Parts: sequence; structure tokens; C-alpha cells
Amino acid sequence: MSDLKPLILHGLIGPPNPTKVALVLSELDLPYEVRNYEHHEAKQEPFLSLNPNGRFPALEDPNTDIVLWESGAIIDYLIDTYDKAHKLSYATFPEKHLARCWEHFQMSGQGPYFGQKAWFSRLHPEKVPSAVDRYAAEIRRVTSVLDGHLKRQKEEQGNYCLVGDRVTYADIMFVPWSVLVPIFAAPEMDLSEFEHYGAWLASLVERPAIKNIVDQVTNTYKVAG
Ligand SMILES: N[C@@H](CCC(=O)N[C@@H](CS)C(=O)NCC(=O)O)C(=O)O
Repeated sequence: MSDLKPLILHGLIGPPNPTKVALVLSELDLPYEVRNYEHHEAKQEPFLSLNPNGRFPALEDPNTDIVLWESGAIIDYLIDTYDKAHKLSYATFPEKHLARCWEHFQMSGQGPYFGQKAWFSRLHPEKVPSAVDRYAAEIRRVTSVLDGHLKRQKEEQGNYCLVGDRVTYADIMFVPWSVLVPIFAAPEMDLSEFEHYGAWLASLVERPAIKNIVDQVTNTYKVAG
């Protein structure tokens, strides 16, 4: 991969969606640069030409002259284009499709609900306890879905991976929000009963390509308080 030009990740390491893309870039050992922005710059040019939705991330690949947005679509592109050896994905049936189930669950189930919990707990100008409660309940529910599945995986396959017997991009996509729950989105919640989820997350965070980025995320949120 050394003859590749660095891919450009537009968006900070810290917020979960650009971080998710950085994790997959790092796991695939791809050269990349991070282009940092102020929050308000997402809603104006030149960023809007990269992502019409005005949110981070966008990914520019000078090797193929493509610009993409939406973290799930970016990760699909990285896997299709750069994971020919299936280091982080499966070519086999049904695993290839099962990984997509977890990918879409992350995009539609974990990301938006965990994000709303963080918003209503930390950023919304009024206190709306019913909204905080609703999204806290979703954090618990989504975590219990992962925990129950991982428990079955452990019993049946002897490992903590969402699909088959190895970690895929789908496992990795859950890392940023899972790390941000105790330090940002819901520090008041005790999720220790979900022991299989806890063991899975701990094993993901120990992967060398992930650890360095997770440390940056943790430091960013510690500094921000
Ligand atoms: N579904 C989008 C969500 C993107 C998103 O909400 N990004 C956040 C950072 S994690 C953002 O840009 N927030 C700033 C804002 O909402 O204005 C994706 O997965 O890329």
C-alpha cells in the first residue's frame, strides 16, 4: 500500500463518525491525513462541496479521485477498494451479509440514539428529562442487544466477534460511541452488567491500530470536560 497517496479524512479525531473512519483507515494500514475544522465550518464552503449534509466526516481519495460522505458509505468504499485480502471483512456467504446487519445497526441504532443522549444531556439549551430518559433507555437496549449476541457468539464460537471468528469493520464501527458513553454521553449510567459487551470492547480497544486513536479521543473529551 506504500505507493498510495494519503487519503484525506475531513473531520476531527474525537467525534464518533470521523473517528470511526480513522479506525478503519488505521486497521487497513492505509496512509491518511486528517484535515481539522472548526464546528461552524461544516455548514459552509468549501466543506459543503465535500459533504452537502454539512456534517463530519468526508473522505477524499486522491488515488481514485472520489469524494464521499456518510461514515457508513465511506467505510463500505474503504472495504470494497482496499480490503481485497479480507483482513476486516468476509467474502463468504452468509458472513458478508451478516456483517452488513451489524454495520446498519450501528448506523441506525447506536449512532443516532447515543448522539441524542449526548445532545439532551449536555448541549440542549433546556432540560428535557423525558428525552434524556428515552435515549438513556436506548443506550441500555442497544448495549443489551450487543451483549446478548456476544454471549451467544462466545458460547457457540468461543470468541467475542460480531460475525464469525474474527473482528470485522462492523465490530470496529461500534468502538467510538461505546468509548464515549462513560466519558461523555452517559457517565451516570452503569453498564457493568453487560459483561460480554465489556469484554468485547476491551479486546477491541487493545488492538494497536485502535488504541492510539482511542487514546486521542479520550484525551480530547477529558480536556473538553
Ligand atoms: N450519519 C452521518 C452523521 C454525521 C454527524 O452527525 N457527524 C457529527 C460529528 S460525529 C457532526 O458533524 N456534528 C456536527 C453537527 O451536527 O453540526 C455519518 O455517519 O457520517
